[in-house]
Amino acid sequence: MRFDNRTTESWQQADIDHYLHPFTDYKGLAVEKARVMVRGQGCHVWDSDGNRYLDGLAGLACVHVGYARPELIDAAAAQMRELVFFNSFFKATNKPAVALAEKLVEIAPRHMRHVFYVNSGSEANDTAIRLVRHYWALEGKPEKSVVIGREFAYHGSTIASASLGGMPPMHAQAADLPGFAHIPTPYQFLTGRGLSEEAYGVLAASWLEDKIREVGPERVAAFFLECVHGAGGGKFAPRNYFAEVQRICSKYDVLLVDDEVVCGFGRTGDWFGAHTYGLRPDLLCFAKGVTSGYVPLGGVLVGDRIARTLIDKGGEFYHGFTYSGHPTTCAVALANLEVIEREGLVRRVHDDTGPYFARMLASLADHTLVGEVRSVGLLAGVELVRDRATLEPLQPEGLIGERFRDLGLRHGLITRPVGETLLLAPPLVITHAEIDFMGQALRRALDDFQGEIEHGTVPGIPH
Ligand code: PXG
Repeated sequence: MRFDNRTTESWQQADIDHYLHPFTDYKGLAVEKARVMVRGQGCHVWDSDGNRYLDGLAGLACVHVGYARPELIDAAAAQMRELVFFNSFFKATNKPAVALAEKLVEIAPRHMRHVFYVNSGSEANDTAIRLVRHYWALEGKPEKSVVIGREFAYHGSTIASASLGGMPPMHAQAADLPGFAHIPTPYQFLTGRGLSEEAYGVLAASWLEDKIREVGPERVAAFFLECVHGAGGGKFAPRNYFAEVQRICSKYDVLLVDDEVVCGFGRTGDWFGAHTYGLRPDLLCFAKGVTSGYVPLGGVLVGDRIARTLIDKGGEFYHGFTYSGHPTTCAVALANLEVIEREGLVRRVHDDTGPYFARMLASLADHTLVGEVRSVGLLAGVELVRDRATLEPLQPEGLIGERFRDLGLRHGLITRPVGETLLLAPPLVITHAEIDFMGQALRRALDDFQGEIEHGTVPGIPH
C-alpha cells in the first residue's frame, strides 16, 4: 500500500505537526497522540499497531452498511469513469442526481417529493434555515425569520448551524448569530424524575409554546429538532412529545424541520425517525447514512407546502454548492440504498437487531455505574452515574466519561462518551454475535472503570 512505508510514530508526529483535527484540543492531542486508523472491514476497524476494534459508533454514526463494500466502491469507480462531475447550476442535470432524488422521494414521508443536495449535515441545516426564511419572504411575511432550536442539539459547525444548535461552548466561539432562540430539550433522566413519561412529554412541548409566544408567532419561522440527540448524548423525548410539538407548530403556523443526519436511513428501525415517531416535517435534513460515509453527501427533503411556494412563485433561490448533485456521490448513495434494501436492513434493525441490541443494553442496567439505558433501533444512550441506587453523578462532571472511551478500546470496542452519557450507534449490518461482543466489552470496561473510581486511580482525575 502507498502509505505503508512509515512507522506509527512518524505518522503521529507529522499529524501533530500539520493536521488540525475537528473538535480537538490541540495541546492535549500533542501529548496524547492520535491513533492511526488504517483499515475497515464489515463492523471492524484496525489501527496501525494491528489492534482490531468493533466500531460501536459506525465511523461517526454513518457507516450503515459496514466498511469495504464492493458495491459502493464499484459504483464510485464506474461513475468516475463515465462522468466524474458536472454542475447542476446552469440548466444542466445528471442521471445519478435525478435517480437518487426519485429514490429518496420513494422512501421519504409521503408529502416530501423534492430534494436539495449539499455535502454535509451542517450544510443541510444551513440550507434549511435559508429555505424557511425564503419561504416566508415569498409568502409575504419576511418578518417570520426567527428559528427555534433546542439545548443539547447538534446541527453542525457552520456559523448558522452552530448558532441554531444548543451547545454553549460553540456559541461562545463566535457562533451565536442573532435570529435564533433556544428551548430546553426533554431529558427526563435529569429534569423529569417523578413525572410520568406522558406528563413530562406535555410539559417539555409546552416550552416550545412558551417560546413562540415570547418571541411572537408572527416572528417565528421554524422549529428544528432531532428525533434523538446524537452528538448531544443519546437523549430521547417521550413518545407523545412529537405529536404535541407538531400540534403547537400548526397552531402558530411555525414550520417544523427534522434533522435526521443521525436518525436517517434505518438507524431507528424505519427509513427515517419521522416514520418511527409519527412526525410530519416541512423539511427533513439528511447526510451521513445516505452514502454510509463512503463519500460526503447531504441534502434537504422538501415537503409539498414549501416546494409549491418555491416553484409556483418562482424567482431564483440564491443558494447552492459546486458539488450540489455531484454525480459520483449520488451514484454511491444509490448503490448504498440498494444494499440497504437488498439486505432488508431497515426491517432487520426494526424486528431483529434493534430489539436484540436493546436486550443487551438492558442486561447492563444492573451495573452500579449504569443509571439508565435507552435506545431505538441501533441508537442508544447509556447514562453513567456514581451509583445507580442514588443516581449520584460521576465527579468531576463532564470530564470523567472520557476515560470510558479508553477502557472500551482496551476491550476492543469503540464507544463515544458525551459527558457522562455513552452514545452507541453501530453499523446497521451488525450481527447478534457482534452485539454480544459489545455487551461483554461494555461490562468489562464498566468493571474496570468502577475499580478505578473506587481506588481513586482514574488517570488525570485527582481524587
Ligand atoms: N446534524 C446532526 C443531527 C448531526 O449529528 C450534523 C448535523 C452535522 O453534520 P456534518 O456532516 O456537517 O458533520 C451532525 C453531525 C459527535 C459528532 O461528536 C457528531 C456529528 C458531528 C461531529 C461530531 O458525535 N454529527
